[in-house]
This record gives sequence, structure tokens and C-alpha cells, in this order.
Amino acid sequence: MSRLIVVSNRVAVPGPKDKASAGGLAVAIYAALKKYEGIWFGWSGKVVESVSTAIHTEHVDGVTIATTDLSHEDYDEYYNGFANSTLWPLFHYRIDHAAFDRRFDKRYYRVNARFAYGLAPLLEEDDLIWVHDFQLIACAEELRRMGIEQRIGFFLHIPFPAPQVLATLPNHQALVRALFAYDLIGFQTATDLVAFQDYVIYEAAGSIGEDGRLTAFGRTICAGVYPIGIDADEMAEMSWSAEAVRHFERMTRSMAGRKLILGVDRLDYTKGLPERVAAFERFLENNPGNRGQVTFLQIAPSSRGDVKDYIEIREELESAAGRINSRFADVDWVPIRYVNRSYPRRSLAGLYRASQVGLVTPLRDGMNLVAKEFVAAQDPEDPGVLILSQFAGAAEQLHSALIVNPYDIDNVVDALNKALHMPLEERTERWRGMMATVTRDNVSAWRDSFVGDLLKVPVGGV
Ligand code: GDG
Repeated sequence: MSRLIVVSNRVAVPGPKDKASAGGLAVAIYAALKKYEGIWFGWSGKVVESVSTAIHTEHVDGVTIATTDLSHEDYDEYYNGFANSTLWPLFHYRIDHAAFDRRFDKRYYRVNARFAYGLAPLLEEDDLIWVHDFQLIACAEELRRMGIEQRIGFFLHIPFPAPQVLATLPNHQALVRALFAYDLIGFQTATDLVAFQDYVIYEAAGSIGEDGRLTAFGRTICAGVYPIGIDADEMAEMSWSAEAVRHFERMTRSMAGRKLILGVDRLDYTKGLPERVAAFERFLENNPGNRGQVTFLQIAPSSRGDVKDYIEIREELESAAGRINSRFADVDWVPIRYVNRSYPRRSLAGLYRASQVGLVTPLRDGMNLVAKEFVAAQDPEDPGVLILSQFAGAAEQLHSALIVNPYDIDNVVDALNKALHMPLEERTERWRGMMATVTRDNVSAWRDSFVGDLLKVPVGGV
């Protein structure tokens, strides 16, 4: 049996006791690594004065954890720079937020090369290599330069942009050429796959074969759709755990019979938070009878707090929430509870279940796991309603959510009205459809189908 080698920017090893605090993705990847006796390779999370080529290794449960550090320049120009300030906004269709700086892409390719140099000596002939996400697109190209011929797969967790959007990136061809060093590329949705195929045909003068394989830059590769899932059974179970029940009861008590609308997102400008708050404001304006009856709880832990755009979005949200609260609040009711901190997963599970509406309205999102977690944590006897952006990858799977255009504030207001008054029978029917999907297409199914296909794809390009 081949070993599995996972390469990702961050390595998140779930400890034996804190499974509940690690994300489902980390747990699923770790389970596969245990099965295949593999290696998880990535950044240690440390930023040091001067980086050596040394790789730190440790062995946990038959899995080898191999990490490398970043220098301050790497952190600024590769991680905060090209990854978070260039590729992240661009791939989410936010050219207005994208920073183009030659130091950034130079450093990006250099750090990707350093990852490849660190990894290559650890590889064995039959290994199966699986690289994750936009921070490490150029990793396989560097491995190929070093003569590595094993199968290498790549999964993009975020959207792939339309060709004309990607074309705004200086040297965009170099990035897509780097993708052609893989044998299999996985996307979250059919929309992303089509955007990639369009780029290959219209920008790279490539072609699609009858078997669906793509040819460009002198190589032929496979690309497919692999929508990521969650551990739905675990989330459902977690929503009845003692900690979840405590949070459910705490929340229900404090709501005193009012209805709860819940949003849970990393604080990020792609998540559509100002638009969401504006929709709730208009909902209160248009429906005076609902004032005092409904509360919107937005949990938004900070992320990437040292990037300027993230500091700005935080300030924008704080001021919008403050303004709406001072406009509508009463002595015994505050319309928006905005919480800028993170909660343990079990507490989140209880909050999901205490909500009548899950409001998930990103402007663009690869998948959005919160949508799936909300569904999995509902009480089957009295489920809440999911309002979901058409621009979240999850909308291609969760058809019985109330699908909205997050840019159209009135559309979101209408959905809020519909959700808050939806009869139990319709709620249950919609929920059952979504629950069947998140249970069937769970994170293990996602992982196994990608790894299964990677084992089968032809190797070695043309
Ligand atoms: C990227 C892509 C794609 C949130 N707040 C807390 C907390 N969370 C957890 C959620 C969920 C995860 O973080 C967020 O996942 P999303 O999928 O919603 O979004 P990204 O972080 O942007 O993830 C995305 C994903 O990769 C996987 O491929 O779906 O499109 O952008 O699991 O529950 N967790 C805890 N406390 C919080 O306060 N413990």
C-alpha cells in the first residue's frame, strides 16, 4: 500500500483529548494519514529570525509530522503577502482588495521551493502526495524539477476565479503552469472546474480531451469536482453533548421566547458581513412588528489580524452593529449581538441548535462548512432554516436551503421573513433533504474519493 503524504500550509494535529477543538478537516486528514502511515508536512507556525533548511520531525500514532519554520520576510511576503493579500482576494473575485507586489510572488515561489526541498528527501517511490490549497500551488512544479515522479494531487479549498479575473494577476500563466505539474486537481464545485477549463482553453491555448483530461504547457492532467464535507454524525452527536446543551440552554434562556438568527464566520471581507448586517437593519425597518421579537447573533472571531483589510472590516462591522443597536434597542432587547471571539466546537454546536435561522451569506466562498454544520446540529423534531448565499460552494449541494443573492439586500430580507414564519412541516422537509446530503457527502467520502482517484489517474503528463 502506498503511503499518503499530505502537504499543507498549516499542520493541525488533533491531540487525543481535544478532538472536539480541531476542525473536521484536520481530523479527517489525520485519520487517513494514520491508515496509510503517512507524513503531514507543513509550516510549524513559528516565525524565526533566520530560517535553516532543517525539518523538525515527530512521530505520533504512526504518523510523521514534519515541519519547517518561516522567516519574518517569508511571513510578510509569502503568507500575509502573496497568499493572503494577492491570491485570496483575487480568487474570491475581489480585485479591489488584491495587492500586486513583485516581492510577494518572488517570495511565494521561493517558499514553495523550500517546502519541496524539505519534503523530497522524505519521499519513497510509491508515495502518494496530496498538496492543499492556494498557499502551495507551486510545490509540485518544484518537486518535478527535483525529479520527483510520484503521483501528486492538489485540492483547492477556495474558489477558482473566472479567467478574466485571474488575468489581472501579473504572471498568471506561471501560476497555472505550476498547476499543470500535478496529476489530479480537485475543485469544490462544477463552477470552479469550468472556470479552470475556460482558462486552459482561452488563456493557455490548451485543450480538453474526450476523456475530460486537460492538456496545456506540455502536460496532460486530470481535474474534477470534490465538494468537501463535514463529519455530520459527529456534529449531530456533539449538539447533544453536555457543553452544547449548556450553551443551548444559556442561549434559549437569554432569548426569553424571541427568535434567534445566527451567523458564524471568520472575520473576513469575503463572508459578506456588512451586507448581512445591512439586511438585518432593513428587516427591522420594514417589519416594525418584529422589533423586540428577533435577535441576530453574529460570532466572528478575528483572523489574519495583521493584514490591513482585516483591521478595516472589523472596524466597519463594529460601527454598523453599534449604529443599528443604538437605533433600535430597547431597555430589554438588543437587536444585534456581535461577538468578536471564538468558541469551542461543542459550544458552537449548541448555539447552532438554539437558532431558528442560520444566516450564511458570503459574497464568495469555496464551500462554507458552517452551512453544513448548522444543518447537522439541528433538532430533527424542530429544525431551523438555512439561508444560504448562491455564491457559496455549498449552494450547489444544499438545494433546499433558502438560496439568496447576498448583494441583493431585499432578497435577504424576504428570505428572513420567510424563514422566521416557515411552518414546521416545510422546515422539516427542507432539513431532511439537506441532512441526507451532508451525511452522505461527508468529509470521509470527500477524502476517500479524492485519494481513490489520485491512485487511479495516469502519471507523468503527456
Ligand atoms: C476555507 C474556505 C471551505 C468558525 N468560528 C469558530 C469556528 N469556526 C469554524 C467553523 C468551520 C470553520 O471554522 C470555517 O470553515 P468555512 O468553510 O466556513 O470557511 P474558511 O475558514 O474560510 O475555510 C471554505 C473550507 O476552507 C474547507 O475547504 O469550505 O470555503 O474558505 O468549521 O465551525 N470554530 C470554533 N470556534 C469558532 O468560534 N471552534
